[in-house]
Amino acid sequence: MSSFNWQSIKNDFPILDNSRREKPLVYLDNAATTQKPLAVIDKVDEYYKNYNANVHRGVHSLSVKATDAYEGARETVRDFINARSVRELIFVRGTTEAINLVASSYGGSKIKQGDEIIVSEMEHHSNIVPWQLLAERAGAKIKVIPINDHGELDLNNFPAMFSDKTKILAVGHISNALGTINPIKDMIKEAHKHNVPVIIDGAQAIPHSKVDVQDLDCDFYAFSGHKAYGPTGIGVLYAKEALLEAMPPYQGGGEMILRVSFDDTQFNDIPAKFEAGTPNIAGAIGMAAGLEYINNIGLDAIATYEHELLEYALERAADHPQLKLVGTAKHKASILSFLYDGVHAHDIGTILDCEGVAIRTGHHCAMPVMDHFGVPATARASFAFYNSRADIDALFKALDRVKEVFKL
Ligand code: C6P
Repeated sequence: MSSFNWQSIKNDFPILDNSRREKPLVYLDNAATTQKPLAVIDKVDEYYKNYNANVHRGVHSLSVKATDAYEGARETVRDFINARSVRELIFVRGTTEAINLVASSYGGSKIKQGDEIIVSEMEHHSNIVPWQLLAERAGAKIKVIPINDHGELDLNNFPAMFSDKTKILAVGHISNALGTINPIKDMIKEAHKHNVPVIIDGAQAIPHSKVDVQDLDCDFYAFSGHKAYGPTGIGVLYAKEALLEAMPPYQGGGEMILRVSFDDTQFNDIPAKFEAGTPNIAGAIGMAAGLEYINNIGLDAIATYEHELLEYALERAADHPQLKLVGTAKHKASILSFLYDGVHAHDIGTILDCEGVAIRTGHHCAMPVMDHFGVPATARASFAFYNSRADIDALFKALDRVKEVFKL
């Protein structure tokens, strides 16, 4: 195992302190949302206790302090994903809003009747439905990159999917339902050969692996703070500056304007042009604290450790003939999606919960993936760096209980 003291890390997360609970908790639903370390909780607490004020609007010192912290958070995000400038970073509610913003603003202005949008079969609904809504409005067509039975993208026909009608490629970095890590750098390169911009849904990648938007050369990258140890209701849209400059505003209101009159309204410069209304100030500050927390551990160490956890879980799974993995990609993040001898996923989730093990069950907002595998739902355990081999042992012990209850 890696040399970092992973066991002590749990102490940074109050919710994982079992002495505070009636029943011990083994939290394995990290792909849905991660738990929050004190470093994040304290930052949000400090903002509300000491300098709560609106940003960009007041000359008073509280507002200046809140503005500095809010814009400081943007710089933290810039550094974290190696964006060229803070002008390329829009604070949004999360991945879902970031993709809707691009579909509505970029797509709404660029995508016309007969144009084509490429998505993949393994996308989360957040990276399907905004494109369907746009396609419906514009009269455009959605083309789908298929997946194979390992849950990997089948890219054999990928270059041939592009035509002069293709206007955007929308693809996930890591699948939430399968754990597959997609070869997005190569896909972006291919799309650019056809002058097609690319939006990456990075919701599942940001907390687990180093993302460098300049190295990837993606045009848009979306992620959520709450999956990266930060608060809910805050996320980021990265977009290349020239694209943002050319895009029309997404929403109208305060903050996004320079001047308003009934004859002529002028919009603010980026990124403010895309941040109408009072933003989630505490959220941005908390999200930055989450990213700093990740930085303090180091993404390379995190990726190595979480991979060790996945390998261990796969080893343990091999001893359970009842367990069938859904998603066996060669390149896989620490997500274990599975079926268990015909037992409905919700029953598995309920029994595991009685044993103190929290996992997610259902379609994971990826119904096309479920359709591909011909199942309504899977059980999904997803690991974070505060998990341990003992947590994985607890998962398999709880699965033994499923065996007992269903007499398998
Ligand atoms: N996946 C899961 O349990 P929001 O809700 O906007 O923060 O993130 C949406 C989203 C988009 N893309 C991917 C790949 C995701 O995994 C998610 C959220 C959660 O898997 C909730 S369905």
